[in-house]
Amino acid sequence: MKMNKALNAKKTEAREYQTPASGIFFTVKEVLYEGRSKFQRIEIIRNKDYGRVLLLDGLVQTTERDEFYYHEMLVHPALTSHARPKNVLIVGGGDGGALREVLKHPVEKAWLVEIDGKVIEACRDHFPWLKATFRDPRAELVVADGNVFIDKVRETFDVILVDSSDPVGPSTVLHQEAFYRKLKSKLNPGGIIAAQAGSLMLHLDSHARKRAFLKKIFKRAALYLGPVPTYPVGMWCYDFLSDKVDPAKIRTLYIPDGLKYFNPDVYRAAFALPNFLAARLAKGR
Ligand code: AG3
Repeated sequence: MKMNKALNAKKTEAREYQTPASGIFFTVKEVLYEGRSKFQRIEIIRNKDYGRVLLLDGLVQTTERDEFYYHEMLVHPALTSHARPKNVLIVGGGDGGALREVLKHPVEKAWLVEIDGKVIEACRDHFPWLKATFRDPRAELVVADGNVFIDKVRETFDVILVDSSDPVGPSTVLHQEAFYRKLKSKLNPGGIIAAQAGSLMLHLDSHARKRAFLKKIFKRAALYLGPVPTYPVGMWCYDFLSDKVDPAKIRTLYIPDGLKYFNPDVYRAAFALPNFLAARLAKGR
């Protein structure tokens, strides 16, 4: 019988082309999940160094080894700056890592609004350490487009976290002015938004464009940084947005137990920006 090479080819490597000429690769010990949803191609593989790796449309979303760098830095600057976050919304983040970090705080409810139910299922099945997170009675999982959900939801939130994909491609809408205006309308007084904003090298245009409109919408619109070894160029940017809370002036941080990355010194240092980025933001688009 003739073998169909493409079908029987064993996957030996997963690569992300971060640019057409460079990127990152993982040798594959085992393919744990491979599927296609309405929205994207979903892969979870196992690699000797990084453990389980989730890729969406070939872009690395999270790895077992370094996910805490990203999830702690997305979640804790906002959550620890807020004196009493009760109701928290996460847009995206179907892998559950951000949700796990939110639930370390004494919140009453944490909403996770993920557009792709298959991502939640695949991660629930193959990231065993997240089972308890998804089962926490404070977690409210909604499979919906975050941009549509935010129009309809009656609740308002103390903290909103945007754990989207890159500012190019299907997630572009979650990096635009209209979306941030809507988020603001669902924020309680004193509320804070933190959003993943992209790479320190690849997405400079997006940072500059976003800064221009975020400054119009929020009294405070700061950018902060944190390393993520498996994301493009290893350094990642996040927006910190609020009408009340100024991260430069914050005195008390409400830090939960069990953090591996985040602490008060990391918090303060994260808001220091390198010259080229500060200059680009000042110049605008
Ligand atoms: N959130 C941001 C992933 C962006 C990675 N970009 C890339 N590899 N080009 C992912 C969800 C993690 N909870």
